[in-house]
Amino acid sequence: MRKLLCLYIIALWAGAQPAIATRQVVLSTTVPRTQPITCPGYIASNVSKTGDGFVAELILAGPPCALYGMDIKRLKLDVRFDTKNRLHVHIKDADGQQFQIPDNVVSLDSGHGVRNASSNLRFDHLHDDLSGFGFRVLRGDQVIFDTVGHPLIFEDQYIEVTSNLPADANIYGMGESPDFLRRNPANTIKTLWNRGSPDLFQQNVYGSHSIYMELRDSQFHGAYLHNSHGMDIVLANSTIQYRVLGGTADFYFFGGPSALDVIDQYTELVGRPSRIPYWALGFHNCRYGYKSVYEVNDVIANYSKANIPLEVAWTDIDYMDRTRDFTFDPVNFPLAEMQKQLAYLHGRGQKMVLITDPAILYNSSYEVYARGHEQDVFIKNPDGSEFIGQVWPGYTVFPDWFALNTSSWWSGELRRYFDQLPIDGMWIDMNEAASFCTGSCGTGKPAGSTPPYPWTLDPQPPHRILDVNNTFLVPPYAIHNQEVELSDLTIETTAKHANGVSEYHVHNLYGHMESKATHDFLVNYRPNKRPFILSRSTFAGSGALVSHWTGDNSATWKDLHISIASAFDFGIFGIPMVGADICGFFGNTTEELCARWIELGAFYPFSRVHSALAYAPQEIYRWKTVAEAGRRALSVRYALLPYFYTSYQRSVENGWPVARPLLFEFSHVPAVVDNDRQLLVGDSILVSPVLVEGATSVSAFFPAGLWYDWYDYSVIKGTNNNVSLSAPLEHVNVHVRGGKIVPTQEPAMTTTDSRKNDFNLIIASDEHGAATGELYVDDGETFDTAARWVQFSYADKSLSIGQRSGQFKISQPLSKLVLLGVAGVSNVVVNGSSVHANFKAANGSTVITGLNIDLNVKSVITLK
Ligand code: MIG
Repeated sequence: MRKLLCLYIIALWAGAQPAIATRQVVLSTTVPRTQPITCPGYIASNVSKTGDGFVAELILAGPPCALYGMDIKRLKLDVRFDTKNRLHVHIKDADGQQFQIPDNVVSLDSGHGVRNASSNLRFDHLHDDLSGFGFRVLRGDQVIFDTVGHPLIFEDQYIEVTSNLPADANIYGMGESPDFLRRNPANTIKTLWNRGSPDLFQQNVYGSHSIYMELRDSQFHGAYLHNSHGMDIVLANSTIQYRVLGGTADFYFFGGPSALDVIDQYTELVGRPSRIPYWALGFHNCRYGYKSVYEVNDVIANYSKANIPLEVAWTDIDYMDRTRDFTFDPVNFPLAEMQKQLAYLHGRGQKMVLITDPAILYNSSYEVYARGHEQDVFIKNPDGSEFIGQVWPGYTVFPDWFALNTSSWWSGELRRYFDQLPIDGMWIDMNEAASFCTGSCGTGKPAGSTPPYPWTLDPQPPHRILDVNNTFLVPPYAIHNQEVELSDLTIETTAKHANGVSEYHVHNLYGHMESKATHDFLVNYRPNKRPFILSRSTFAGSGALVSHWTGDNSATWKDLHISIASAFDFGIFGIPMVGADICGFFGNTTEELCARWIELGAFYPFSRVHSALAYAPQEIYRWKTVAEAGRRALSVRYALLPYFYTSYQRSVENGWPVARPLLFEFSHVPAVVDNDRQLLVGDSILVSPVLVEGATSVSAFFPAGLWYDWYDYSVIKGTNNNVSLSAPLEHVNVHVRGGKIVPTQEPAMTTTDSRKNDFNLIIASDEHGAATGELYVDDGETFDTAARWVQFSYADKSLSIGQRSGQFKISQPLSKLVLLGVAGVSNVVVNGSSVHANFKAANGSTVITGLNIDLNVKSVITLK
């Protein structure tokens, strides 16, 4: 096949007239095509250099193939070397008619533009007689993206770009979709169409993230397609193929070469993760189905009775008056009692978060609706009337985030609500946006009519009669959305936004735009306080606004396992503050599953137990073993809070995820390419949870090096092998990586109290008796806080404390050193003077207590 390709470097074919042939290709992907491709591809011409790239024209090379729309005859190719490691390749229609994501919806970094020669990436245009224009992106001599041999198809409702992959490629990312970490390169379809559905394996769910990373020869690179349309990304036949329902082919390539580099480069483009309040790292309890504020009061009390640290008490839609936003059930959740609960929590250093849905009850006596209607903020039917779906409160309208007044109206409603009950954070759900009926099902219902409460779904015909000629309702190419139609259980794709754009183009942006409006409100309402927002639906760049939980999972062992990969996925997506519903959302959990789940969930960046209405309650104090497992695992988490916070700050500054697969740190170890059964917190803490029912041991992989048991300091000499670890029900295996220094504090019942305790350092020496680490500290809540980065390095029995930057005053001393793998220490000299300390030998390690070292200055601590 390759031999048939006749390639010309673009410089050579400026004047050349290569013969153009169309070709017939039957792609034997996993998806049968209705017809073979007979598309002609494009010819590039009029190439001109710019300061940091070049532009060219692409002209359709033959008769249109009209595969799934109308071929666009004239395209523009725009290539720019944005930064040393980021290349932007944008192929768009010359007339600029295709929809593109507005800059103020997802604001991308524009880079600074570098000269071709100083980029680590290269771009080649090539041409082959059969398929026309193709391009290659190279890093050094390695081709990392390669469309040559695959005709570019660019139609109004269908764009197809195909790139060659090595056989059995290692591909990560693309979602949101519950799946194993390593995507099956022979048979994967990731569909990007936000969908408010349960977490079904490999299906499309709440968010859209097209970024993928590939590992090849121990190095990573990445690609991101900036496009809000529905799409399939297909891995099959040693190719990755994008099939997109519109817009433009707006690609960004990232040179890596480490996994963390790719995520750094990606989040530099779409936005760094937002800063979060320190308390968000505490443990959260939630349940759908609390009957009253009094029941929640009991839950709060039960946690403290059980000695389990509860940081945040959450209440679901149960608190609302007939599930209407911004109201309180006068009988079961009266505002006055909610206020008391909030005051009680705040008095104890705890927090409250409540849920809000975007769907607004369609009823003019509901003031939230009336004000919004007055200000014209809701999405419209094509005839200009309000689009009316159906969600919890009954027939509902949906805020149109593109309308002029929507954010001020939303802010106004939130302000009224917060003025009554100043909760600590917001949970925004159902923002795909989810609707329970198909289409504008409330249109034509008598004004103000509401289905009876609690209502049952209007019986829906399984397939309504569609206007098949409407290509927004039924686009010629059907992406693999797991609903029957694009518009099922969401706002109809024909609905109109105030800027004239149909929902078809912007569906995937709904949750992101709600996130932005909500974030804007909170930053305004509480200037200088970092907002905490948990959003179900997300898009590229949402990490700058919100945190995420992985939605409606089930209380199964498989979901326990998959939750790890989902957390890793969101690390790639630039939303590092992520976690799954601990113990499972749907289904009755079991004592054993729940115990294992809290043991893992205590190490999710976002750690919250949550369960669904009508299933057995699962607050973790309910069973003896679960409570004990929770106490133990959470005490490790709380001890590690300074470390979690430091890791999170790395996300904020560099995009580096908190929850990492071994692969991100050990990319040269082939055995870890698909390891999604263990989890690294940052780069130093390895968690090896039990994911199998009935197991009392776990087979855990240990990369070469030293790994110290968290609890008893015993050491494992990793040799890139599996080690069987004992794992009785209430125990989770945690290891500290040799060569790392981990800051901790004694755990308390709240993050606030934990923060008051002295600092400790776990110094895990490597084979050479050396280790390094860092600590980031600030006030944990404001934007303009002073900060401090402290650096630690240990070698030859000497610990240096260095000050990298910042003026924040750390008021707690460093009082304890845990020297892993170092025995026989009995003397401490701090900056030249011998100091009094206590020494305890343990399993080849030494614990030194009673120190009083100032972390705000440089020091050298010598151990003898
Ligand atoms: O249709 O508010 O994912 O966490 O408990 C379900 C009720 C609506 C879905 C969320 C879930 C929440 C539930 N919500």
